[in-house]
Amino acid sequence: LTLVSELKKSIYNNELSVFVQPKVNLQSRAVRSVEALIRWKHPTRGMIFPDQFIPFAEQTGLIRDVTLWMIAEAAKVSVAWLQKGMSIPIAVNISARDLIDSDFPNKVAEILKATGSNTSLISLEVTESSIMDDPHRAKQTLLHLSEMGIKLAIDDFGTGYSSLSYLKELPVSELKIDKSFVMHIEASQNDRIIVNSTIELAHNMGLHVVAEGVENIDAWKSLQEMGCDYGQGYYMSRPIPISDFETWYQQWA
Ligand code: G
Ligand code: G
Ligand code: NA
Ligand code: MN
Repeated sequence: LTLVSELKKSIYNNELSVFVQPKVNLQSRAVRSVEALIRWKHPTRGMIFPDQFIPFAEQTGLIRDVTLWMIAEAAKVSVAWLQKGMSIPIAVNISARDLIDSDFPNKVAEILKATGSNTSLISLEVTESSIMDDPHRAKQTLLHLSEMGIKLAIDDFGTGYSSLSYLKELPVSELKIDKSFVMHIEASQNDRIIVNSTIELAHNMGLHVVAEGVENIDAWKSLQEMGCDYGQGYYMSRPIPISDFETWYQQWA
C-alpha cells in the first residue's frame, strides 16, 4: 500500500488524532487558546508526525480533507469544552492549498454550522510562506474567513520572505514568532534583537504576539520584559492528546 492510499484511509479509519498545545498570557499565566496539531497513529508504523506526511498531503491534494477533518474535530471539541465552562479558542493550521480554494471558507462555515460551534472559538493559523505562494488569492480567502468572524494568525513569522507592506493588508490579529528565534533567546543577542523588533513591529501594526518555542523560565522572563503578549512551548506543555488537556488545564490554573 502506498502512503497516499493509506493516508486517504486514515481519515475514515480513525487513525488521525488531535494533539493540543496551549498559548499562555506571559503576564497573567492565563491560557489564551490552544493550537491543534495533527498526529497519525498508524496501525503498524506507530505515531507519524505531521512533518512526515503533511508535505505529502499537500502535494497530493489530500490536505483538503485533512484540514476539514481537523476543523471538524476542533469544532466538536470546542462545543464539548464550552458545555464544561471552558471557553478556550482552538487554532487549526491550514495550508497553501486551502488558501487558494475559493470554496474553503464556505466549507468551514458548513462545518461550524453542523457542529453548532461558536465561530469566535475557532481560529486559523497560516504560515507566511503559504500566503506568499499566491498572495492575491490568499488575501481573498482570508478576507472571506475574517468576515465570517474567524480570527487569523500568521505562523512561523520570520522564516518566510513575505513583505510587511503586504501582511499589513491582511485581516490577521495574531503574529507568531517562529521558534527558531525564541529557542536561543538567552544565548543569542541577534535572536533577542530580532524578537524584540518583531514584537514592536507587530504591536505597531495592531497585532498581538505569540512567541513559539518557549522552553524555559528564562526565555519566558525575557519575552515578558520585551512586552511579548503570549508564549507557547515545552516549558508550559508539550503538545498533548486533546483528551489530556483538561487535566493539564486544571493543574496549570
Ligand atoms: O506538531 P508538530 O510540532 O510536530 O508540527 C510540525 C509541523 O506540522 C508544524 O509546522 C505544524 O504547523 C504542522 N502541522 C501540525 N498539524 C497540522 C495540521 O493539522 N495541518 C497542517 N497543515 N499543518 C500541521
Ligand atoms: O510550525 P508550527 O509553529 O506549527 O510548529 C509547531 C511545532 O513546534 C510542533 O512540531 C511542536 O511540537 C513544536 N514545538 C512546540 N513547542 C516547542 C518548543 O518549546 N521547542 C521546540 N523545539 N519545539 C516546539
Ligand atoms: Na502552526
Ligand atoms: Mn509555527
